[in-house]
Amino acid sequence: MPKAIPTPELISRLLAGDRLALSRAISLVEDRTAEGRELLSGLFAHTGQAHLIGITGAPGTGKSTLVTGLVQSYRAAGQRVAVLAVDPTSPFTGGALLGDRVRMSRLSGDPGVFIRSMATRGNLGGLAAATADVAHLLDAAGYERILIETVGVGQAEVEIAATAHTTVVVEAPGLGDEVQAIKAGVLEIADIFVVNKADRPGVERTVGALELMLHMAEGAPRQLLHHGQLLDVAAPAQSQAAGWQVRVFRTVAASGAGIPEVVAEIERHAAWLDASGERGSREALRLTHAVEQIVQAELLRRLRAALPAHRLSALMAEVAARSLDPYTAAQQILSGLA
Ligand SMILES: Nc1nc2c(ncn2[C@@H]2O[C@H](COP(=O)(O)OP(=O)(O)O)[C@@H](O)[C@H]2O)c(=O)[nH]1
Ligand SMILES: [Mg+2]
Repeated sequence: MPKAIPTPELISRLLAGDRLALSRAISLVEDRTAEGRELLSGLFAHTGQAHLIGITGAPGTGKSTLVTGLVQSYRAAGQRVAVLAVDPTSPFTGGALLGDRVRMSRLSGDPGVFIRSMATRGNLGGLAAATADVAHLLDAAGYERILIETVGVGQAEVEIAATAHTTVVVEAPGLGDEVQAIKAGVLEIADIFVVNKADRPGVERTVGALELMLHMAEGAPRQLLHHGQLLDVAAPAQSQAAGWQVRVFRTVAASGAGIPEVVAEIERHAAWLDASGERGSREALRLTHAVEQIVQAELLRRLRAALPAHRLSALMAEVAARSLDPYTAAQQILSGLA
């Protein structure tokens, strides 16, 4: 482990654009250290500038290739871009064919690009919180566009993508299932659909199926994932969510075809979020979720500290034997927390 840098110094170096300081800060935050929490507290006032773009979809649809193309587009427009890969099979983490890795290492030589993969150890709920925190660091470090790639295979991954301002759902023809979105439940979270591998047969069928689904869902407001279980905040005005028309785009990410149109749509969505007031609603929801996660983690930590494992299992044995009811058991656990 490198020599510890005092938190105030790390903060000023990160704000000045020092990549090493940023990497160090990300590790501290990923490891859930007390220093990482101090960093986040100190940097929070410097966040809120970046636009977060979630890229989700089944494995092999071409998300990483698409991300590479999006990064190149944003760089050509002079913007600073960060990539967070929450995908153990991502080429960013080494799971790719050589050609992909060569293309991406070219990107990582650019000082205006920062690429990082999230460690996927631990549970997915924790990963979602860590991803949001790391995005805050990248935001504070001045990256204007943050692309978050997740594999849309489970609810947790989908939720990570949905915490972004703009969520892009990637499909590809010929993956066995006509439209993966139905299965993963991602229709509700998509702001933009991309059918990649448009050079492959069956692309029109996939586009057609998506457009039909969107047509049938027309008028129904986008489902904002609401995690407000602990903190009872007013639900964002759903009427504001209406007014954005989800459209389907075709790309050949491997050649770059269709990428400029996707970038233009992401930017159009960003402008719509501002104009409609929807950005404020999504931010409020995101931050509520963040506070909840912190409270939950702290409660769990206190619980474990207050109640040794053997006492907990003794209590549970009583419940299993029906000599103690679950409500009284819960009260006994909670009374040790205060
Ligand atoms: N034919 C074709 N292949 C593509 C296209 N985009 C990506 N691929 C290939 O599809 C494979 C999976 O791509 P990748 O970006 O790793 O997908 P991910 O798992 O969704 O991130 C790789 O071999 C890519 O080179 C495309 O538009 N057309
Ligand atoms: Mg990938």
